[in-house]
Amino acid sequence: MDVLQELEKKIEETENVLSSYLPKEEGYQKTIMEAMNYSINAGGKRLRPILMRETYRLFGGSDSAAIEPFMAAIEMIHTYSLVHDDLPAMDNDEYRRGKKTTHIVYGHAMGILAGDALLNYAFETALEAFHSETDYRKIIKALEIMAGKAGIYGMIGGQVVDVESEDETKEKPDLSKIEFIHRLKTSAMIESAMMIGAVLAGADEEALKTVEISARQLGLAFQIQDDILDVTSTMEELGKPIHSDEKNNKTTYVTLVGIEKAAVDVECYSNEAIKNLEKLEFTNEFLVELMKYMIHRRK
Ligand code: GRG
Repeated sequence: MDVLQELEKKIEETENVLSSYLPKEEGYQKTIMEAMNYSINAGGKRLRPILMRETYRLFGGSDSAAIEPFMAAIEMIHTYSLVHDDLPAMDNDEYRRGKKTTHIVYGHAMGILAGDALLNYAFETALEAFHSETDYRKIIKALEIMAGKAGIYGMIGGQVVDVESEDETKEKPDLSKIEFIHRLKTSAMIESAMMIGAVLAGADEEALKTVEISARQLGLAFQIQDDILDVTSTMEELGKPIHSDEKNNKTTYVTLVGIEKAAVDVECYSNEAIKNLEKLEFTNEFLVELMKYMIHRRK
């Protein structure tokens, strides 16, 4: 299988789904819709919605009217987190996905509001799944996962510890704290994507746990690779500034264990993630290839 070619096709399909759920740019408040659409349309690999749909397929799901609103919703939450992460009060970045960041184009206030609006609109969008044929109890469970994994016990919680770790007046984080940050900040959204796909397709509790563990390991590998790319890649390749961790005087997995060990750990986590996925009674060859691609990506 040519995974890159397949991925391109799936990115295009996902972008069509996303476009169909984006708000119309109209009314006195139309600047907010423009800023939301700008940040979503700036590109990105669309990995979370693709992981969601592929996990849905893995468990035999076939109701587009249920999965597609959730695919759009998870990309909206992911994009809001990037928009807020780039703000002057956080990473203060000018470029993301190869384009000017939302607050640079629309101003700081609109940057904050566009992030807020994307988070809220994600739930407005996901609620559209109730118009599908899928059992409403599965949709409620999917909403619970989406809310929880993005919140204080998930992505926001991880970002809080990450922000505090950069505080020079506080103790530097050790490996266990760094792993906690990775699990919440990065893995939680990947867990969310894959678990929502599984739940909507009717996976049982045991299979759901296996998916969660696999997604967690994938997220850990993905984040360590992100830290490695920050040191080894280029701005052109990455679409955002490199050496941002160094600029922010940040302790990362790479600064703690060194680049060689970090690369070995990426392999270990990704092998574990794939091994866990293969414990399930179904298979999806593309999903396994996608996991491998995510870990060996250059951007
Ligand atoms: C502001 C609540 C809040 C959270 C921010 C997502 C995040 C938390 C910060 C962004 C920086 C970062 C390194 C996050 C870890 C997850 C990660 C590697 C995000 C980038 O995801 P990709 O590579 O991005 O999938 P694209 O642009 O391809 O969608």
